[in-house]
Amino acid sequence: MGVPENIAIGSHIWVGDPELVWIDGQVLNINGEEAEIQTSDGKMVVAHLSKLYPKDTDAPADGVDDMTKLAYLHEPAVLNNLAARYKINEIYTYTGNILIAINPFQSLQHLSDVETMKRYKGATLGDLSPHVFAIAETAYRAMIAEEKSNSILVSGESGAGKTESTKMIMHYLAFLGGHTAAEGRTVEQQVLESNPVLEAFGNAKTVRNDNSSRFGKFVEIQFDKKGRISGAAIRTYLLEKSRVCQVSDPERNYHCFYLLCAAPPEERERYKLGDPSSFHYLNQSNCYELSGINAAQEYLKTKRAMDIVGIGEQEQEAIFRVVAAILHLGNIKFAGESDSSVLADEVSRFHLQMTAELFMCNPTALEDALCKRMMITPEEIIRRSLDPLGAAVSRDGLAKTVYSRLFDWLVSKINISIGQDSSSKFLIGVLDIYGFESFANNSFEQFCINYTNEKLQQHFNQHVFKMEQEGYTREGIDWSYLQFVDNQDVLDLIEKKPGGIIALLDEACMFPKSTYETFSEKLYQTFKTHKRFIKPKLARSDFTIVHYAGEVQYQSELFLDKNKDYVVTEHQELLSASKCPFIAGLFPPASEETAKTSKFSSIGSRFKLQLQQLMDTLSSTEPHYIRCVKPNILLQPSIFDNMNVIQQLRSGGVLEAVRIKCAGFPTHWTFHEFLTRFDILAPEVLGENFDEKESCKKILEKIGLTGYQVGETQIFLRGGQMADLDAQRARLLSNSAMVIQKQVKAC
Ligand code: AOV
Ligand code: MG
Repeated sequence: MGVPENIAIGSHIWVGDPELVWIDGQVLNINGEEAEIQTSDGKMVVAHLSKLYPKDTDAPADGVDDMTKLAYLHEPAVLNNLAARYKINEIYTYTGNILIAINPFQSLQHLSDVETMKRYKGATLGDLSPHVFAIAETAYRAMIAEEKSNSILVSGESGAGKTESTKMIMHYLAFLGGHTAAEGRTVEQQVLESNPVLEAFGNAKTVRNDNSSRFGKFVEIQFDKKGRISGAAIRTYLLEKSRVCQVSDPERNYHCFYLLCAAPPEERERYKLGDPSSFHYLNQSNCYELSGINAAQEYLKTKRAMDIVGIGEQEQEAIFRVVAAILHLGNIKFAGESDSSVLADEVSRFHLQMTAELFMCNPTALEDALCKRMMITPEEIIRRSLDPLGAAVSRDGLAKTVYSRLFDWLVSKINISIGQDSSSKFLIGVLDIYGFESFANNSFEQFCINYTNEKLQQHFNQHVFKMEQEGYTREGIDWSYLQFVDNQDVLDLIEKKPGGIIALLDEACMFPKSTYETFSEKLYQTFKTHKRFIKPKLARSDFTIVHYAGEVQYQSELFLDKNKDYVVTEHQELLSASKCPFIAGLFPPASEETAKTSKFSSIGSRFKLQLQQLMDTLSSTEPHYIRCVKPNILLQPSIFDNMNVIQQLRSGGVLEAVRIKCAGFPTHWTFHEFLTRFDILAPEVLGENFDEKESCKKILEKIGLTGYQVGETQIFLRGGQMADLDAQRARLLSNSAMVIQKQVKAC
């Protein structure tokens, strides 16, 4: 994107900075390929010409509401524009049709109230300042006008504001498609109230977000012919199960556990619940409270939301009984020898009793299910004792299974109670999915999350590319040389069948002798020359994938375990025999067919299938993109940390969209805008009184640029041409300034 030829002494430029990423400055001197620059914070730096980017000195101080209006569409300009807008609480900015939303970390009431919704109703995109409502409005109008389903895809890293944006979209759609006259629970109320229910059970505090969604979600809102909401379907993806029994400081377990511990006294007494700190599944971390949140009130709010989405009183009682049972289950400790395990103490006995009581199952059967395993050999069935560690693993496995089944039950109950409108031909899908993750340790969860992001990125690239093409076609200009860069090679690496990573993982899971080491070895051999796969130096089992958003090094240790989805037979039998119909219903007897055929069920393969279905759904819709950005890791208002933001723009595909634009014609100017800025290059042209389009052509001819295109209403410039024009303009301006100076002196 750099255009060194245009940079001369006196040019205003952007240059890399170790802290600010980009800083503006002026070129003082050029020696060969090196420029000497004075930066705006008073430093002198030397940089290679190819590393400099021209700065638009005419850019408005408060930024522009659409990046495509920037004279230079490059990384420093994009970053500077977002920073300038964030400073004045303008958190939304377009890049063409894509909305960038920067988390304000403060309540900006005027941005989300009903008055604002009213203003956006009926407005065309671009008429009002950028907003999530404008995107929802566009999707809704397009759905009605074109009788086509639309989707809104919200992405961004943890804490960037995806869930909050999604909720605003749902509020807006409920506002547009609501049943004002209807009484009682309306479909849209149920859709909205599904959020607090799912958040109570699927969200938790993490280091990145106090209310982090630990599952992906696609909400399909169905509309009738009159454009009113007539049904909805919620699909969820991959709830993080490990959190139920493993929490690290200062994170928390799922909200519902703390809410229940703050329930009214009679309920707490019924479930024998005390302070959260008395439960092993909660006290592995020292964080029990969330700032600004009253757990007792949240508990009541959650129950009210459950009422609205149609979860009855008895079901609520059973749900919270299961939650309480899991807490007691976690407090059961085991002791004993390597070949046997027993309950560690009387306290454990109490918790075992409580767990059995709440699960409504037999306590001895529970103890056996935790401490023993059946081994079926051709000759006989042996009951083998687990060692204390094995029993603890079995306990945690039970907790995770019960919790994830409970979560799935909630989702399916909400879906049944909201109801599907099978006659609906129009829908708007809203996707709130986890963003790209790269930590010090990356396991199977990160692998699946990043795989999801690769899939969405491909969809995004294709979409942006298509939009660009359509824009050019509308203007009647040639786009044949636009190049499309795909990430299909990473997707093949992950999902190709046979031979991709998921397929190899499944194979490893089916061979009893496989270990994570043999699995990794197989990866190293298979992908030795794959350019998206790296065996890190010194690594014995780690592997690195070169994702579109950067390299991620994965630790394969737990990949095999985490990919196996099975419920221990003993646990299945124990709970399907529960006297509580709700709990027994969570564990329906396995159908004979599945019991016979499936050796193991692969989470990776199932997830791949789910993703494929999601992509199929998305491809049948007209997509709209919202890219959320987290401006700082302190979760504080008014701090715009360039380094943080740029890394998200790079990995979130915003700069990818910019790159695609730059590959074509990054700068689009209306004839009028163009003349206002560049008439100085050929003042005689205007004197000839041509129309605007002709004048623009004359100017461009005179300058001798090639490769640009003149559309129906706009001039399309190739990358760097803007800088050429500006450089000429700057020369003329400084010459005329010198002439004026000389004249002044002469006087
Ligand atoms: P996420 O969904 O993107 O993270 P959230 O939507 O939960 O992020 O936002 C995180 C927090 O930022 C919220 O709890 C709010 O405090 C604040 N916030 C976000 N958007 C707004 C807004 N528009 N106005 C005011 N505050 C906002 V994760 O679920 O962790 O990926 O997995
Ligand atoms: Mg979220």
